[in-house]
Amino acid sequence: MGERGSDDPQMGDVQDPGPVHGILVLGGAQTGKTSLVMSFLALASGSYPSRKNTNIEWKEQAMPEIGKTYELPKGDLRLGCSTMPHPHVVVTDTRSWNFEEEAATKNEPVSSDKVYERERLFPLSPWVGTALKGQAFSHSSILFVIDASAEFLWTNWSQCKAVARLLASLRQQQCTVVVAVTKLLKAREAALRDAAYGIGHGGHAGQDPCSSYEVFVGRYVEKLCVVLQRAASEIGWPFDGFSHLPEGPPFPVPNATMFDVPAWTDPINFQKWQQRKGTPELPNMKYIKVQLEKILLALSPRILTSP
Ligand SMILES: Nc1nc2c(ncn2[C@@H]2O[C@H](COP(=O)(O)OP(=O)(O)O)[C@@H](O)[C@H]2O)c(=O)[nH]1
Ligand SMILES: [Mg+2]
Repeated sequence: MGERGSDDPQMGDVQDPGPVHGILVLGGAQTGKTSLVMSFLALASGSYPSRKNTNIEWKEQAMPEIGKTYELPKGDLRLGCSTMPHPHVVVTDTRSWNFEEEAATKNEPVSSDKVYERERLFPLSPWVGTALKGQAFSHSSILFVIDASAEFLWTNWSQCKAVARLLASLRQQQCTVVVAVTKLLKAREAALRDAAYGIGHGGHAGQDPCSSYEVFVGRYVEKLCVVLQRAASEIGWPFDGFSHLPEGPPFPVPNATMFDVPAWTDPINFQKWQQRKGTPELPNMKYIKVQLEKILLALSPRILTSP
């Protein structure tokens, strides 16, 4: 599809797809999943897909249960491991993930012959399992999207545990899992507005606008990592810090497995950001591109984007 140009960003009927690297994008309603998928396409092709393109599914109601898969144009994407055949990179957008549905998925203790005696089984909810398996391609990497302008996850503990349970189930499937936080600029603008109206923030992450965008983002992302690790421990994840191993590295970690990413929302918005290429204050166009590239890299160490 890359060869078919950026106007036709659909998986279509590739005859011999060769190796495929599948990335599944999951997240709640309106978190920015589709905008993020389109931003990856824009990053790879240099132009944002038109809203009129009928191959693109923006409407939640029309999203197929299995999701909608787009192949990243190869144009600017360079793949890191030269000894391996270059995989096609496909990104699958999905319908909204629903935390009540996840909360209803029971986790069960695993028999003692498993690798770790204390390990529990975190089953995938049925539709996530189906989307993960895909139709023509399975997905080995997951991008979970969190909207920073929505209710803070740490103020809704049952939702927080549901997110941890979903991430736990995906990590138990040996998926590479990365968290993307969208709309932090919008969240900071709201915090600045509240501060201007004299509404107290108590210095809390996400409410205190801080001295700069970077500081605001750093505090928000750090807090989200900590609460997800705490939620994982509460739902029975066996290792500290949501690690895969005893004394292994924690998950998620800022700038390694969790990233701030302002998405481009449509072609006009993409053009608007072009005028903010390298401004001293963040975010700017360069920053957005770097964040998108870092996410792709984190989702697959084999993918590198050209400078
Ligand atoms: N300010 C801001 N708005 C965003 C961002 N990403 C998405 N949006 C807006 O959020 C709404 C939902 O986006 P969409 O991508 O359709 O979310 P989805 O339902 O998760 O696929 C739309 O109005 C987008 O324009 C972002 O990074 N920043
Ligand atoms: Mg969508």
